[in-house]
Amino acid sequence: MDTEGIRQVAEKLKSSTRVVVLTGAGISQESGVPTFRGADGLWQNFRAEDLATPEAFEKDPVLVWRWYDWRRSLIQPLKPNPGHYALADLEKRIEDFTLVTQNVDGLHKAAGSKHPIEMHGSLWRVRCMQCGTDFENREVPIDIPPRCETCGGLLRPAVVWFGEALDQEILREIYRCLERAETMLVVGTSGAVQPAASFGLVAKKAGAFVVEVNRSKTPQSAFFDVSIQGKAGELLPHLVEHMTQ
Ligand code: BV8
Ligand code: ZN
Repeated sequence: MDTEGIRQVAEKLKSSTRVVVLTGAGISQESGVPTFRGADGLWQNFRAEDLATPEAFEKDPVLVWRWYDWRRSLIQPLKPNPGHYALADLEKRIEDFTLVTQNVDGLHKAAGSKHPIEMHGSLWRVRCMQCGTDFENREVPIDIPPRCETCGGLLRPAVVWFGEALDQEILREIYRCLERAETMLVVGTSGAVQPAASFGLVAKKAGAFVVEVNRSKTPQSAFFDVSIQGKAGELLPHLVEHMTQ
């Protein structure tokens, strides 16, 4: 465990009032959620382009829903891990704290994080392709293909697919936080997907101290001020612990 690095980051966090944290699939890995590109990767048997795109859904909504229904049934019984709880705890210690997650599993909310920005949407929300109603749906299994109660239209998972633009309002809010951040943590993400992959660099350019917490080195590790390798579920609780010393 890189205790020196942890201590240095804890000191930085203690003296910061504006902190942004970006998380990716790696923070949910210890809860049993398969990551996207790791050995247990979700995409292992499929290519992202085959399933998580509007074209794939257009072509075969049943196939895409079967994949989402499988992921929802896999994730539903899973619980947050100490990494999620450490970030919910950190939020209480920092005056102006923003958590941005690429994850769609809902585990940050389940761990008590107040307003996680779920930039890629949520597995637990659906949206009607006809009337646009967006609502929570936790049915497992879900009727395939699910229909809108209001207008009978086809429902889709309320997530952001590859090739889809992110919600402009959400993006504006994220960039505003990145520009003002004194310290940023980038946790459990391979930095493969845009625009999330650029957030650490945006914050750094604006003057933030940027820390990467990841199981392994990533192509961006060299850009960050500190890069700590290890499991988020172990490192983050240590980080918060050192803040109280
Ligand atoms: C957009 C929701 C524009 C769906 C997801 C070519 C170059 C650059 C960009 C592009 C390009 N071609 C296309 C693009 C754009 C594309 C993109 O980035 N493609 C990539 C793949 C090349 N991006 C988009 O399409 C985005 N939209 O750009 O719009 C636009 C503008 C106007 C008009 C139209 C369009 C939308 C992207 C959103 C895609 N949706 N999810 C669903 O989940 O079903 S992305 C998906 O990947 C998940 O959200 C996931 O979070 C995300 C990123 O993956 P990671 O979280 O990083 O996970 P990964 O497995 O990769 O890494 C895990 C890491 O954790 C690893 O490093 C591992 O070592 C580490 N780890 C593992 N265990 C642990 C750990 N760390 C700590 N502790 C552990 N225990
Ligand atoms: Zn409808």
